[in-house]
Amino acid sequence: MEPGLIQRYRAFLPVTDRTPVISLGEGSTPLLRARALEAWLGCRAEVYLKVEGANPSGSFKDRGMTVALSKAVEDGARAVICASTGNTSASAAAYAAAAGCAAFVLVPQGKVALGKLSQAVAHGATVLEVQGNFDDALKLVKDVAATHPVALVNSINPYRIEGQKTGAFEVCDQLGDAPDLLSIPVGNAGNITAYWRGFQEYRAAARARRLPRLLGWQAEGAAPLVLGHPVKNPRTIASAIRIGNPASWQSAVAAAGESGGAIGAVSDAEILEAYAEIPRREGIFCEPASAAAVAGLRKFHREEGLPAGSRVVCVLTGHGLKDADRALSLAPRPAAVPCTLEAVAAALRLS
Ligand code: AN7
Repeated sequence: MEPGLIQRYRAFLPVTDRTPVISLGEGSTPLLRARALEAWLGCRAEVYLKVEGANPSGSFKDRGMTVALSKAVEDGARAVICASTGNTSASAAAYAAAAGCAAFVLVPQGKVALGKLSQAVAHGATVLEVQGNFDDALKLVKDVAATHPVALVNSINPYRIEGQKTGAFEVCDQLGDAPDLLSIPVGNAGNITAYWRGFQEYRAAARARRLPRLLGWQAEGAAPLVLGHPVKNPRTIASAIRIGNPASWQSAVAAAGESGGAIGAVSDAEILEAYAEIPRREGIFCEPASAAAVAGLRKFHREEGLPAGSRVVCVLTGHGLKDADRALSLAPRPAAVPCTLEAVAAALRLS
């Protein structure tokens, strides 16, 4: 069995011999060279995809959740709670099930991709649909955790960021050094914060020689970090990053700035274009929020130009099956055919 993240990166994580390890075999996700996307982008950089949809619950959240649940159990928690646009709840529900803890999940009503909701339900979480957005739900779970014996496992829980920084470790291990550039979607802003910490710690430990520039991407209708103020009614088809007041605001802005990068915005149209190209060209299916990393890189290359030979990593944060409805709604319905060879051959234009 592949060891989980706590086993692989124990020296970098806040665990001791007394910490029970709650793992589902997360991490060790593929880093793939994306030559067909390089052609689409029209660049002469090397572009790589970090396929975080390959984690046990289908998103990068598992990296943080293995540490968060392990520490929660160590501290005696019997129940965990989170607000979520979907993936955090799927991951929390899975790791809580593995830990034998109860999971309480608050999601914005009607705004969570079905696959994610199905995971939370299947793992036995108690799910509440809040009549508000993610930011409202986050405020509520903070209040619950402050007044009741329930451990909060959103990324304001520092163990989440600690676990998620292992994404940066893996990228360095897989490339032999940090890349020149890392492109990543930004919602609640925990992941970009975690990657920056990971790259810094790896360089300090002489496991990497340099630091990448970080490019974070929000959706135009949900871009508080670009606008410089919270967005009251965030809108985007990328429901995972439909967040108007990110918890890790300061640390995300600092990460982008210190790295010499930036946080920018891409339109839903740009996101959907990348969302269509990635699976067709590379055989990797990610969700719309993840496609923002590639859409953003395309915009960056158009405006500033990626240097030839530079190495760029796009973090594809979640699996495309999370939001299967979205893919189906963008494609024509499959044609129905009678059960005959002639009909099938004709429909496939083979005859
Ligand atoms: C696929 O699940 O916030 O900037 O509640 O699901 O670290 O928040 C999800 C976020 C990117 C943004 N890609 O990461 C949640 C939640 C996908 C995501 C993000 C999310 P952060």
